[in-house]
Amino acid sequence: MKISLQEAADTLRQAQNIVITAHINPDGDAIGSSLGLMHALQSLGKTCRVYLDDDIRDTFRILPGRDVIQRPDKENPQPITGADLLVILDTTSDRIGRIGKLCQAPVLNIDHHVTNDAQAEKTYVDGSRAACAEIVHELVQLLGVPFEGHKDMATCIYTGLATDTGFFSFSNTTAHTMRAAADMLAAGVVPNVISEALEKRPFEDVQSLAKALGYIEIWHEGRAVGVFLDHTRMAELTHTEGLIDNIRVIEGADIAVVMKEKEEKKIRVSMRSTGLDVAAIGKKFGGGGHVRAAGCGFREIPFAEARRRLLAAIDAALDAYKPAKV
Ligand SMILES: [Mn+2]
Repeated sequence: MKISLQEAADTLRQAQNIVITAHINPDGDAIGSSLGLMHALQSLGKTCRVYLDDDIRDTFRILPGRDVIQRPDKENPQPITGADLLVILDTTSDRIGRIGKLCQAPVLNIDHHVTNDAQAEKTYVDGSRAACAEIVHELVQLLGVPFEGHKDMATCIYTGLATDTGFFSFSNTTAHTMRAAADMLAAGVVPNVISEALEKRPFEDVQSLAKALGYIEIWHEGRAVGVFLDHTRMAELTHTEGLIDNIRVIEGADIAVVMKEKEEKKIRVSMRSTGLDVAAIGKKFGGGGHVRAAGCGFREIPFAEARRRLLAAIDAALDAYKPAKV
């Protein structure tokens, strides 16, 4: 059931022993929102625990409170007892791993995804907010917690805002997002400390990315670029995340493609475009997504054949596509 933000704040105020969780494969917004809200609630004298049922990337160790995040044991998960409220942030209850089963408290769900179907007892969704942390920023004010003097909380909220907006560059960034970020800076957050820490990567990852980029191809008169990694190439690489972002920037390219065969005949395709409908291409092969960002998969066919089919669909789409003149 949908509730107002004021009702969400009242629900938090009435609870005394609160468990916070967020989605698996946690990103900066999931972790930042969880820890930001934890700091706010602890400053109000509440008992508050954060559980995430997944690994947390090392880069997030800069977040104050990171060390108190708990994960249920893999083999022998213990029930999470004593809570009078379970807060689910940045997702719905179906993407929190085993936390929903282990913690039987009433649920308060706070999210910024329009696709949230409000199945939880109490759900607050605002799809106009760029990050869940942007909602936490509003919630903290309703709870009467000042930003000033709460730099740890502000650092966590800022990280959520920054990571979900590509450091305030994506189309979801609004004046409201910027004002929330400004409040965090006023509370003492140093933005470059966060961005520099988050962009750090192991040497091996950059080396692997460089090797993968060495396989780049360009075709269709420069309108398509791609990296094709069959399982022998994949075996040489330790890290291929973010590859698509490195090639989608190429001038004149209407489409960028990354094709990965992690295991033999298990192939994942990512596509980005500047306007060409890549969701329609993905859909042909059982995938989908957004107009400018989509994906699909191929199973039980050789890499070369999957590549041939995909490229035929891309070539046909490019032939039919007239990019709008800017
Ligand atoms: Mn988010």
